[in-house]
Amino acid sequence: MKEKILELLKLNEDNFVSGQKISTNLNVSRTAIWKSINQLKEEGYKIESVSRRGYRIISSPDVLTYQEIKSYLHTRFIGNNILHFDTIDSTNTKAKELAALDQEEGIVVIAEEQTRGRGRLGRNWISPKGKGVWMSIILRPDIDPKDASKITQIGAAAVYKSIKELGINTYIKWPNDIVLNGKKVCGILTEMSGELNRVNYVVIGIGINANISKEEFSEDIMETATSLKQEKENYIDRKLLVGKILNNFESLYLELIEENTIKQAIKICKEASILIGKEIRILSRNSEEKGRVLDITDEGELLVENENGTIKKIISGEISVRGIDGYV
Ligand code: BTX
Repeated sequence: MKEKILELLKLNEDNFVSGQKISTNLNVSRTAIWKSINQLKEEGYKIESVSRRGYRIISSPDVLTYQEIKSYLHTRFIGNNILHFDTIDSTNTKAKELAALDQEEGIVVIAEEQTRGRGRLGRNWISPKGKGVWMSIILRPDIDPKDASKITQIGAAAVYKSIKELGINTYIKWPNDIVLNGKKVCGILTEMSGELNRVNYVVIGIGINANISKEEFSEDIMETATSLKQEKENYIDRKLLVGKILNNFESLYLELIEENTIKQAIKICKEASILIGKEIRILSRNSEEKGRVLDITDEGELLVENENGTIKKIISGEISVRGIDGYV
């Protein structure tokens, strides 16, 4: 009910909509309308009510609900269903639970705050309330499980492109970070459930620091993490950013499921790569190796020449890449 009233008010932005009109259009009582309007006000919508003229929407809160994002979406299936939480442990955990219950491809789980946001290998991801984009998408690609990491490349390309469309130039740090002024502004966590030759589902989680101020990062990451606002001093429109990411993600993802290639995503990942041409350290569970990054392959692997001149391809898996002197 309240969603329908909101839609009607938004359709008539700048104008009053009479109680009578709402009542006839939606077939509800005046009291029910009044209750819904009050609920919307509690959620942060500013709505003017004037007797004999009706209701007029003045402003909407900065929340990432479907109602707020849908006007930016032009997707076929990604984001047709957005589940919004004020607070949650982790959107990836929630999306995995839903996927395990056979929920369909394209569902997006978004939270204003995560209390146990997750990074790779059990690391944590700081996700303060209303300050970032913390979201996960359920996917059911018919691909070989070993290709699931390609979805991280698609995600990175989509985020990079979307931030660029907001006028901010970032870099992609293979495989799963977006970097701004040498600091991490976004991380991506792709998780898969599958059998040897079949993917049940993939959940891609995207965390973007949009409007976080420096003090809100814990001390241990203050020097390596940043937000779009911190670097650009402009308040970031999170709704627009989410809309762009879902649009760009779907368009790049369709290439994977329709043609089984990720050429467009890789083109972006290469152009925006902060690693190509750099000396790096490759950290895996119990070893560290140095090398120079030559390229990113069509399959999304990092092509590295190590110190003795051997060239090898690295798949993202459980590897972390660092610059010789630090994060990049
Ligand atoms: P990662 O393992 O590459 O990075 C995690 C590391 O990044 C942490 O150990 C910490 O040093 C640093 N870090 C933690 N929080 C932040 C932050 N907000 N900004 C910058 N650096 C930080 C990256 O893993 C993958 C992160 C995915 C997050 C999304 S949010 C939506 C979804 N739900 C969920 O639980 N995770 C994903």
